Amino acid sequence: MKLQKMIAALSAAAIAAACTAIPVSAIDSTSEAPFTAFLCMSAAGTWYELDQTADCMTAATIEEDGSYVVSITVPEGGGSENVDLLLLSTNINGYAFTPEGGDILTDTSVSIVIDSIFIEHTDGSVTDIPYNGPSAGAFATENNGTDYRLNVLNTWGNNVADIDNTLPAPLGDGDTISMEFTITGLEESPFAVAKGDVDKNGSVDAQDAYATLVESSKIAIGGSGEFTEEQIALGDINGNGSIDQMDAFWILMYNSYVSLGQTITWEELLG
Ligand SMILES: [Ca+2]
Ligand SMILES: [Ca+2]
Repeated sequence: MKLQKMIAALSAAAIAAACTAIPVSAIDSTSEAPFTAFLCMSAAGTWYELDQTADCMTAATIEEDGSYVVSITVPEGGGSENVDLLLLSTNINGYAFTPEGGDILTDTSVSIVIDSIFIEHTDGSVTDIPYNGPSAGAFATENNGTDYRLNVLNTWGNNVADIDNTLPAPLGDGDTISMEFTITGLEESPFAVAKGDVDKNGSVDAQDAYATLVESSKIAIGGSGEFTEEQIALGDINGNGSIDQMDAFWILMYNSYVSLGQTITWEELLG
């Protein structure tokens, strides 16, 4: 699967002249609105993903519950009768909507429902793509394990085929494929990501301490660091406004208590 993705990514790089890249950081995982959703597609050997092919794509900025549209307009030479992969990607960190200890996919308040998928052809006609989902495995997380994704056609990893791989009408050069979806449950976000959980995976553990130590080292040698504002807020345990070695130490201490089965709050630990 990784090899396929790599080949697809290389193909996408080959048509980079048609699609200017935007920084991946623009779609970093987040626990608070506005969120970003976009279509991810592989067709005719081209991999369409927001960070690589933004000029061809319309992402949705999600401020609240509601219905949104995302789309991809295929560039010249991008037309195809088949799609190999189609999914709705988001940067919504599911742990912000899941009770502590709950399952990020089944206990979450967030629901994403696909309303329609269609192609707008350059001649003005519209072809609806029949959608038979969602099947088991459709609602999933991105590779980071935290952000929600809805698989529509993804036989590589998730074994989901909720549309036919062969389109009802070819996706021609210049045609636009769109997905309308409705998202709910975003207003019920009482489950803030815990202090110290810098990778935002739902637990404060040694990995967070390690990531914080690496970040503090980068800063200590004069680098700019890679944490987002949200990660800095989560990782700045001693509250001095930046990530330093003491933050990593405190996260490791906290994890040590939890590992021993003891209940402790940050207030108690920091005294
Ligand atoms: Ca963590
Ligand atoms: Ca600090």
